[in-house]
Amino acid sequence: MSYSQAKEQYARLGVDADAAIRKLQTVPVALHCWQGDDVGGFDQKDKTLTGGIQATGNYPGKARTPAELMADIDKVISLVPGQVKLNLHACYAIFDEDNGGWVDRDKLEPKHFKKWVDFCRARGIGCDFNPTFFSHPMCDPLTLSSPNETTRKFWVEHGRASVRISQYLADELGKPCVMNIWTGDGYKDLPADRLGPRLRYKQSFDEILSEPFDKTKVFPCAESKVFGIGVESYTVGSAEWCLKYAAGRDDCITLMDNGHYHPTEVVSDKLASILAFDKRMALHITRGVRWDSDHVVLFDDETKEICKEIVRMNALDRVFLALDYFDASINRVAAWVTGFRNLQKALLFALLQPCETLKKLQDESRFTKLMVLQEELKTYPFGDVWAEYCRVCGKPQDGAWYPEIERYEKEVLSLRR
Ligand code: RNT
Ligand code: ZN
Repeated sequence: MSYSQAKEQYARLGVDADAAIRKLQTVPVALHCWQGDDVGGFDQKDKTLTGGIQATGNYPGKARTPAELMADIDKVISLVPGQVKLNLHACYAIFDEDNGGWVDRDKLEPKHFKKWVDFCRARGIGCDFNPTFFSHPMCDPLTLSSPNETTRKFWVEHGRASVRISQYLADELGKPCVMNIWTGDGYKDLPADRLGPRLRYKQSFDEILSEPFDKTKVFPCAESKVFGIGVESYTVGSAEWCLKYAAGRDDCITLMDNGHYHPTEVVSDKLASILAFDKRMALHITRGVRWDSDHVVLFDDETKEICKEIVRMNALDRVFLALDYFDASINRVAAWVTGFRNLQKALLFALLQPCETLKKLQDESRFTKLMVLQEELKTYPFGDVWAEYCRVCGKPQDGAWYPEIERYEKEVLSLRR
């Protein structure tokens, strides 16, 4: 079927496919730099991941330097439709002779991210930021909730430095910067005091956010989690902690990562509860397989449901979208491209739903017809609209981008030894 026929079929349901395509082109999605090197970063010699997260696999070709990571990100950008922005972690600071060389995380400055700013500016894209509270000798193993004041202060200073860097990214690039705070703080076994760490966590967040920033440009977030590997019994930044913290301030928003809940809970069902109260929220889109395993995002039911919820609430400009996964067992560039394209597919699929009709059926309690129509929509000619979207964006079609990955692997990635 051609695009014009597909368009007609959607139009019969009152859905404007051209408008869906135009809309999606305006929606920024943050591309996580950390898929390129298994969350290694450039600021520590020992790249062992801590904080309860794990990248498994040792597929050859991971980026070892800023130049390699940038080249890989460029390859991704060339193969995905839609509006990309970059998502950096503080551990991706670039130290060189021009900026005085290595400093520890509490002393990071905007200048350590100038090369990233140049990279983003040259590509006309924005940049989000994350302080890095893991994979560092000052994790005792707690960071912002540590009872050791030296440790806690070190990490607060890292957070404050990150606010300044986020402001710099927003100012330089003229686009909002979402600054996400996640820590792996918690305990493997039953704690004797659950309140102390959570009170110190609160104090630390307050101290970080007392650093001045422009609330219309920098959007700090609190990302919650249920548990991590080695941190099974107690997580300081629990769902309730993060919701309550964000609720208590006008300058901190809730970030939900769909790998961070019990397996039968779904983030798609949580979004409306947040947006019923808050102007904005943020998402980390990932795929947990049995745990928060951070597999590549697929065009699967939950990803579609999350996107449908956002579209139905007309909230594409209220929800900051970011990818967050790291698979080291397959070609990393392909992993990036697959996840990004799948999120684009899910968003486009959502934009092609006859939302008003479906809502009306629900409100009129016509549940049989609601189910039948929702099922039939699954086999509508979505692929033709997707193909048109790729064409309009000037990006390769399904079937056309993977050969380019194979070429890149042969000519570039396989030479990294
Ligand atoms: C970990 C969190 C966190 C990290 C990144 C690297 O479970 O999801 O967002 O994945 O900050
Ligand atoms: Zn996350």
